[in-house]
Amino acid sequence: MVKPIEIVANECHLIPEFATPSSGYRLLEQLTSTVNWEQEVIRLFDKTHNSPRLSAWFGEAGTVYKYSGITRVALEWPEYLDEIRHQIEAFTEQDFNSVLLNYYRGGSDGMGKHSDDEEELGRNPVIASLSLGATRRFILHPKFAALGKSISVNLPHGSLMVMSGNCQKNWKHSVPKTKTPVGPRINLTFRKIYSC
Ligand SMILES: O=C(O)CCC(=O)C(=O)O
Ligand SMILES: [Mn+2]
Repeated sequence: MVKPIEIVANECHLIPEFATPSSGYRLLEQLTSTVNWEQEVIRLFDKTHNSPRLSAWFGEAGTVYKYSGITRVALEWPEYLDEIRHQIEAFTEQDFNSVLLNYYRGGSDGMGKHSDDEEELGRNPVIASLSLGATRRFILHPKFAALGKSISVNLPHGSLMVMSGNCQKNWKHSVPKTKTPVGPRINLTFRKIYSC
């Protein structure tokens, strides 16, 4: 495993080859073919639109997560995610009780600027985000001028991005859409949800 690359000190690190290419492709194939992918309908300023990606949410029984006006009850963790979950828990020294999966079918799928700062994630959450498939750009957008400029980083197959500390307080993040042809990508964001 490659050493973490510091993207923002104490807040954001990238481990480029966290999962081996073959185990990553195996997971990608299992997730693509077995998950019941959903396209969320998002309500913004009294208008509804389809989310530009597919998603799914797995967690321990009874885990409920509210975001973007949606309440989601977790589906049961599939066993084939246990190994990677335990590797990520051992590496981050955190336990996670849920994982949000995002499926970007191509360049016209993306994720807008946001922070993962919902109450049920607690203060200074650790979020560990595994990338599988096509490399996509991930941008950190500073919330305060003193933090400087946006930071752009590529997230290759098998890489793990760990956001922690004040990352959600100081930065928003996004995965911009792109006109460059790109293949599918699945991203798994491991989170700990506290019941509120
Ligand atoms: O796809 C990614 O790398 C980011 C996903 C993300 O920010 C999220 O699920 O909240
Ligand atoms: Mn996020």
